[in-house]
Amino acid sequence: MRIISGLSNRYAHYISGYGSPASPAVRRLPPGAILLIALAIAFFPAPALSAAPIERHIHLDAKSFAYAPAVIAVNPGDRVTLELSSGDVVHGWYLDGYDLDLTAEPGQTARLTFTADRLGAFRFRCSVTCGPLHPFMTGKLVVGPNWLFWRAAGLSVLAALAGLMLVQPRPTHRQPR
Ligand SMILES: [Cu+2]
Repeated sequence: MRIISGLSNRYAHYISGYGSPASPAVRRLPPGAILLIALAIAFFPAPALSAAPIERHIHLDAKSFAYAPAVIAVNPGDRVTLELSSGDVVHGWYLDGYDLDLTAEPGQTARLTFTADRLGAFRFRCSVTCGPLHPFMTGKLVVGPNWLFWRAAGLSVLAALAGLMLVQPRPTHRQPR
């Protein structure tokens, strides 16, 4: 994120110079530089780990035919305690890749604890036939930092700053009377 903070510093200077007699050099950043920054945000190799593992308690509510939340995100190495409760009939929870299984009776809570030591996205699904849409009762566990999100956020900020730069300073300044 050093790239972005460095960029915002540069632009903070640019924006604060807006409307005041700043030198033309401050107002202009070569378009090539913006492109380079955009490419860096999009393709710069991500550091292996960004967050330290923590203890996590996640409550999962199962109801025909969905889980809430449907997507669970944790950091690699997190110790995850998962609580599964059912609001109607008996539902199960099977996690691909980790081979974990849990069953919740209606009105009761089942729990298990595991370490999220495998990186990636893993589908979980209901393991108890619960009705016509049972095969579609799925969700996802994401283990690892969401780099796609941060890259998208970085590019959005850059696009906004580039848009600001396109606003040309006016030759005359309006003075409050
Ligand atoms: Cu089911």
